Amino acid sequence: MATIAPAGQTPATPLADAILDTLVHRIGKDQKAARPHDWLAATIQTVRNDVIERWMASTRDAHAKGAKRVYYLSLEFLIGRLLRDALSNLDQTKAIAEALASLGVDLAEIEEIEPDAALGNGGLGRLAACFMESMASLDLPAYGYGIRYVNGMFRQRIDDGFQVELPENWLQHGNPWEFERRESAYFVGFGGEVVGTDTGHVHWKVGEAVEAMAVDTPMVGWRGKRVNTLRLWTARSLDPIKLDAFNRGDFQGALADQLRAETLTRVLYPNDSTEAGQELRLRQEYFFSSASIQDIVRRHIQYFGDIRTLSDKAAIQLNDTHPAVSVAELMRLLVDFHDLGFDEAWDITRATFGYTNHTLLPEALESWPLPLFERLLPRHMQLIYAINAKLLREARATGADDRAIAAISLIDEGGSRRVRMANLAFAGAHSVNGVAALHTDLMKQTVFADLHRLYPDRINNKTNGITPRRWLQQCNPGLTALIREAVGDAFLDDTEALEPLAAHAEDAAFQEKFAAVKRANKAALAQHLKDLMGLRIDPAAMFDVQIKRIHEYKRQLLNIIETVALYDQIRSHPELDWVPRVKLFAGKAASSYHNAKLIIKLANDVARRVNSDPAIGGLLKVAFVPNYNVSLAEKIIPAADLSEQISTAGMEASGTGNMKFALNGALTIGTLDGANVEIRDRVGADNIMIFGLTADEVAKRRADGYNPRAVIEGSPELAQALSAIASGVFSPDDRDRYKGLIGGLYDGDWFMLAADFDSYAAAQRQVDGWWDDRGLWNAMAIRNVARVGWFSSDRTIREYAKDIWGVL
Ligand code: 26V
Repeated sequence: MATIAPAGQTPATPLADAILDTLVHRIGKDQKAARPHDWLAATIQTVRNDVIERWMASTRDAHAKGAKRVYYLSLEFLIGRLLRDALSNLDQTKAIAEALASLGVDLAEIEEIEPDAALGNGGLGRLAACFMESMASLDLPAYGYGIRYVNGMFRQRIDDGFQVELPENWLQHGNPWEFERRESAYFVGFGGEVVGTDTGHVHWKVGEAVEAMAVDTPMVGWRGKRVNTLRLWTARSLDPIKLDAFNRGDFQGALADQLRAETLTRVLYPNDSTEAGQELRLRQEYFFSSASIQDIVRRHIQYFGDIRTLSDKAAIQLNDTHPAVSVAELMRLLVDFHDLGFDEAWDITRATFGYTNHTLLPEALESWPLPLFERLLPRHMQLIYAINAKLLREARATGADDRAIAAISLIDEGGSRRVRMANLAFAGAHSVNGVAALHTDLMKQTVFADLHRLYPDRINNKTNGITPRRWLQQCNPGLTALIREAVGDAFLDDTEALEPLAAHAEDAAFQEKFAAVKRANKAALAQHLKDLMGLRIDPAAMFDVQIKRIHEYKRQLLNIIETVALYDQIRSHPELDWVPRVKLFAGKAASSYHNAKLIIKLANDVARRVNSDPAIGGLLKVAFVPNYNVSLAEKIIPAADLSEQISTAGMEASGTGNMKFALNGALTIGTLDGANVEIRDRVGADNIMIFGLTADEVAKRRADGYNPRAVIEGSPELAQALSAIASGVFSPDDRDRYKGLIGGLYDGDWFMLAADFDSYAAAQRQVDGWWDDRGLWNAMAIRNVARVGWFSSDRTIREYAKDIWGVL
């Protein structure tokens, strides 16, 4: 390479040589012309070589062993950036950093320009990404299947306090991590009609078909033990250019099919939008389900020959109901193409699928208008009727009454008829799991009560987890180094081996080091926020953080109202000894979700007023950080002191941010909801701030006729804060802006903000007291780190592997 590098700059190491060679021969730039994106691409392509070799070895190994494979079907994968993850899991960070440094390039700088792959909305998608990493780390042969959205999650800009959604062009510089597999392509049909044939077979004459092409991304496990495949489908037209139309000069007509096909995999639907373009969403679900099931069946036949052994060699997990049509698709392939009888096909199908439920919110349970389903998937509709007949026969046989039959049916007959995807997934799976203990209990008591009575062994719990590689080692190298120094390296391979750290909780010298790490992380975040948004915050203040999708049930509004109440108190009593706090918010609102967007505006309005008020002497700062994504979370979480997990009890299925914060030494203020309950059990009730109604109490209050107006009138602090917001104190430019939002609390308050306010505010003041006793605070924070290791996604995946998939 001496001919390329300018004189005197011959690369110092073989790795540097390799990067430079890639830069020149693959990217086509010399060292002088190379821009940061070129260096990023050259680095990724160099690291990739090692990844690819391990990837192939992993595939060969699974094949040689005839191993059972796990297939994780998910419409969302929030994988974020991959370079740091791959380097760290391959133990190449130092070598690559040095190689780049010898070329005058800063690794941290190019890591920072890698696009954040945001093919998901929130927790469900990030969970899928953590699971992919853990499955590779545990050496499980596994494939993730999803959609390669050209535009994933939107980029959020804040204009004058309002959210503006912009398309995120994450593929604009190409994607060096992905590999097109043009040979792995399947037809996916829609519409048309079902006809009988002479041989007694059923034939679906499809109305239109598109091609699904596989695009593979390697998922590197810890210590590079195994590299699995994330297979994302992209849609193409079967007949990309209609030449006759083209020759007639109808250029648009010639390309219309291509455009129509590509539209299928263009955008990610906001999962909490009630007006998601119904038909396109159903098409997406079927498109990716069909391609994935065809691929799984093809692979099984190729390796094992006999479709009857499918469930011995394949475990398919449905990540929520989005891929639930896969149940009918597998039935179709087994019955129509592999000539199995219906009952045998049904046994194989149920033995193969598992289904994970991620929400109990009724508005989030998928169902499709029957006419739409029938028009798009006529053969599947027939099969669903047949499955339903069998299901309801079984239910009748156990003595189910009409009410129970109506609840169990795959078809919702109340009002206009709809196909219930959760019931289909439940019926078609041998395992149905919730994602935290409380959530699983509530599944049994509420949405699935009748199905649970019919199949009492089917529902089980798998409490969520997070990968400690990304959410401790990579995002918090300072804390990782300190822990290694204190308790050795065992926790790197077994997160529960963090436990001995608890013995250092009261050790003043250790506390000091622990606090210094947190302080450095806070200083780094403060610098980042200054660069990003011109925000000035004091790293000595308590960083109080709520970052997650904006949703009423998550109650960002409760936090903002309490912030306003605190602001009011500081103004009234500036002489008191207030704990300096920085309130940080971040999160995206679905574009059609009016109240969520208004809550963002309110956070920004409150921030503007509070931050510019000299009367509070900087004791309180409020900021809404734009464009929340995985990469921003990796910066904020290590710098947090207080983690806000304050959903209305019974509504957050699990939460996973709660685990990430605790692992990074933040204390939690939270309700007894989702996994918070189990976090309390693990870290100890003395090391977490629990407040508010329990799920049972919420249900009871609602049943008894909750009167929020009376509650508000009984709480002067709350009433004062609400009237300030409603009267326009924070929105002088539009005094009525929050009338409706606040009025809704008096008139309904479904999410019980008023009921929990006093308890929340008192808990916050108690947290202030803890902060004042810094030895106590640090001890509690250290115990959180030490005891939260159970929430590793390795533990979660081991449970799925053993109890559901029959592997390990
Ligand atoms: C979907 C919808 C759609 C309609 C309007 C309201 C709404 C609200 C939420 C959702 C999300 C459904 C699925 C989901 O993302 N669940 C999340 O899954 C995480 C991983 O298990 C879990 O930690 C979160 O608590 C849960 O909300």
